[in-house]
Amino acid sequence: MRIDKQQIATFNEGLLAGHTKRFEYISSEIDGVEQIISKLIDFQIGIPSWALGAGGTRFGRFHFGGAPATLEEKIEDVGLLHALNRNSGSISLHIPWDVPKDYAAIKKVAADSGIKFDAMNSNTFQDQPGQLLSYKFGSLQNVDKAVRKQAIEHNIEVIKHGVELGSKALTVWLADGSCFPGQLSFRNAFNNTLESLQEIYSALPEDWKVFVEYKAFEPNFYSTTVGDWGQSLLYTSKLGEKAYTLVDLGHHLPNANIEQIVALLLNEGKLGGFHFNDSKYGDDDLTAGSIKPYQLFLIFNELVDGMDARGMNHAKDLGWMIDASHNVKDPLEDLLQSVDAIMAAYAQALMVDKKALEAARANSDVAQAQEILQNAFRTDVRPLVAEARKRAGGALQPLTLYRQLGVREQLIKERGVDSQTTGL
Ligand code: AOS
Ligand code: ZN
Ligand code: ZN
Ligand code: ZN
Repeated sequence: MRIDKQQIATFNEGLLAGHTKRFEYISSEIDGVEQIISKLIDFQIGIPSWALGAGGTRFGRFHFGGAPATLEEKIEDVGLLHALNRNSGSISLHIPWDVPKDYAAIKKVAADSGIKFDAMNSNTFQDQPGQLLSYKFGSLQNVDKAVRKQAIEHNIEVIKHGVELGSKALTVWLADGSCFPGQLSFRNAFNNTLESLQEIYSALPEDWKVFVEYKAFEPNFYSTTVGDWGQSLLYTSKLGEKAYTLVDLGHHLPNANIEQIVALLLNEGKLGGFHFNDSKYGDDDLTAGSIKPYQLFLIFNELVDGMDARGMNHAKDLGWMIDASHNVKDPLEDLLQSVDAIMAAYAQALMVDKKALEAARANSDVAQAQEILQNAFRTDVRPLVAEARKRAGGALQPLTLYRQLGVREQLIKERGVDSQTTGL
């Protein structure tokens, strides 16, 4: 299925009068609207290939029908999202779930929808059919050198697939750790992992980055070998300048101050990328902005501030990706909602009155500093985000149009009600 420009234009036409009124109002209220809009248009968020089908939990999975069964279909789904919002211009692949069989054909499908290849993900947290050695007790940390070697080789193979597709980064998330005290030596696990990562690092092409993703717990529940940002930063600092820490919002212990973590990683020049999602309890992988929208805004406030301080390009210098899972929502609807929430938080961060904030800080005027941030957060920026989408050729209301066009119904017709996706 395809969404063409005319369908979007016709849809926008019907909403134009109301939109224009709201957009004119916000334009009169805030400074630098044009600048904000051009930044919003440039901003692209990578869609995870594994979030296009129904997620589920260990208790069950409920299907939506029309799930993408092949890599081509996954890219087509991201193309649909991108056609609607013009901010979902890339896909993040997971190997071996997404092994490309014919690079040229895959690249053509992607180019046809304007989709690029974001960071490649390796998978050493599961055993695949026919795999020689098991990752039950870890991969890059494993006490058995042969297991480590197998995991290193897998990562190198993932880089090779990425090179063929034009990706520029590898994300390594490790389930490595231990479930019970005494099971492993923390120091040996760390040193083995570092040594393994060094071998992977030395296989990185010149213009590539490696992102080391940390996670507090799950599937191991006593220790995780890349368990927090400090541990990730240790690895990435030791590895070298192509290594960066990746922040997944759901991978912190409750109440962690993620915005402060982000600020310090940026300050060290070691923040590489993001996995956006939201969480109430743990690695819930819920829709971005659905539980703690103020936190999302505060994170973006630090991102904008820190990137500007270092002269970084917002759209290009970090890897912006979603990492989500949906148990009860249509995955494509959920992803539209996530992108929308991310764009709103970014827009709000762009409109923070920096000068006034600095002045308030210089005077230790706590109430005023808080007012400035809350003023941005409480502004309804939806007309700004909608205007940016419209100018980029997207829909004023992507989710409404998605439903009006009957996208899911159409996908079910094309792919069947029982189509299964590869992945989690
Ligand atoms: C796992 O919790 C991580 O968030 C990883 O990014 C992982 O590769 C992804 O969620 C797919 O399982
Ligand atoms: Zn993640
Ligand atoms: Zn996760
Ligand atoms: Zn997550």
